[in-house]
Amino acid sequence: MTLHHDKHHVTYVNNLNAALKSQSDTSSTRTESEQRELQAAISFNAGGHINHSLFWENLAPPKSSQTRESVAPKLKAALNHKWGSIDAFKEKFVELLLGIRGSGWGWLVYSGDSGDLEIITSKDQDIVPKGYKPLLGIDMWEHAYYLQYLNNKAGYVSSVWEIVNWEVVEGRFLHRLEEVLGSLHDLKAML
Ligand code: MN3
Repeated sequence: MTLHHDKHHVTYVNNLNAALKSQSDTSSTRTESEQRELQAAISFNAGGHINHSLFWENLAPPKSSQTRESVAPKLKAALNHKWGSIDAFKEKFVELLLGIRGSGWGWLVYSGDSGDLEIITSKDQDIVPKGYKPLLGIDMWEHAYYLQYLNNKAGYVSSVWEIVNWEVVEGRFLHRLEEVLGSLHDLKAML
């Protein structure tokens, strides 16, 4: 996770800054395809930064008090209501995580449309679509697990529960992230 944070996440931030700098450089002229490429780089790296920021925040050191599901009573009740039990929710979540082809993310989200919890995945560094509030995000890029788990994707996914910060996830569920996310989408639209 240290390498993931210090090398991989940093790369998104550096690449985003470089792309934004290049975009703001009005002295250079770009062809249409160069402009499209620059826009794609901005979107990809901004997504990478947003997704990883959400990810680090919803993790905590193993065995710390935040990793106890009991610190998320409201969310726990909602998960039980939706999936029958926390274990059944985890099973479904893991199934979707392991079904991701290539690189992407798994998310427990609150859908504004259905007014219900849902599990969704996003490709590459796409952020969750508008109308969805991410509660818990798990990085399913190979760089998230290859050092510790090699090709054992399932091992990574089953261990990740030991470091989920349920306190943060509960906080997001209780709407604290709503404004932040609204502004993230606005921000990304402006880039
Ligand atoms: Mn990553």
